[in-house]
Amino acid sequence: MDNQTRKLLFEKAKEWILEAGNHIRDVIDEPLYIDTKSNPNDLVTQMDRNTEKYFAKKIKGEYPNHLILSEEGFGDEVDNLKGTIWIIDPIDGTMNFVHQKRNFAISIGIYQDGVGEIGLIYNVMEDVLYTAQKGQGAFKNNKQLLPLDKKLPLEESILVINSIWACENPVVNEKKIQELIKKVRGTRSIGSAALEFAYIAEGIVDGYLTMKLAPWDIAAGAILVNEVGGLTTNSNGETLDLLVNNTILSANKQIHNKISNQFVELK
Ligand code: 2AM
Ligand code: CA
Repeated sequence: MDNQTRKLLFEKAKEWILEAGNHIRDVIDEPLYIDTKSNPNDLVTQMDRNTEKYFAKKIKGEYPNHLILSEEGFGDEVDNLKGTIWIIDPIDGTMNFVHQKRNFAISIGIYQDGVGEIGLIYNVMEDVLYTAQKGQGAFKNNKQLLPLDKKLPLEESILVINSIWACENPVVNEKKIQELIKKVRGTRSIGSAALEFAYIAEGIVDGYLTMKLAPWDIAAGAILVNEVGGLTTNSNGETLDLLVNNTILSANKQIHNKISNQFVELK
């Protein structure tokens, strides 16, 4: 994608994400209609659906050739990454949205033939917008984020991890993960994957381990982390596949290397 095309697309996406977020803030105290999806803790509300519908209408109106890969079913059937694809989570962290009315985000990643071009993550209630364009760095409310180049020992790092990793589980050797949890300075669980990636990019947490994230949970965040020199792979250290769910390790490169070599032992 050339710089001018990317810039124009970025400006549109930014306008729409801010507008959608402003609307959510306006109606945040209205009653929610809550359904469950894959399990009783997998929540969806009318706000998730309405926000996704809003993006689908805007995108299809302005860019009829672009495709949408999104969570709530108003996008396209996408089975390959050819063309321009908007990968959207209208509300990432729906459980936080329902229980806390904060700590959720709108996440948009725009990919061209599988290459991440634009990432936007909007922390709606804090009115903080994280953005990235390929090759141009990452920003928090227009302020450039610093490269993740500090040499940080694991003992002084904060790890974002879901508690499920430390429980008996089918994917990793949980004893190794327990060792990792004991070794790091502290752990956090924010509950919105998009914000967890944004915090890695911002450098306020240092490593992120999580299971089975969908493409829309990952798409924008991986671009942001990449733009500050961090690395996002699956737990085997392999390139992400944005057409399926991925188990994620995202971190600055040094921390990524230590965690993947010493602690993430697959079963
Ligand atoms: P969601 O709120 O859009 O569902 C919670 O730790 C993070 O994991 C959130 O980003 C949440 O996204 C995501 N998540 C929750 N359930 C999931 C599922 N069944 N598949 C993929 N991602 C999920
Ligand atoms: Ca969602």
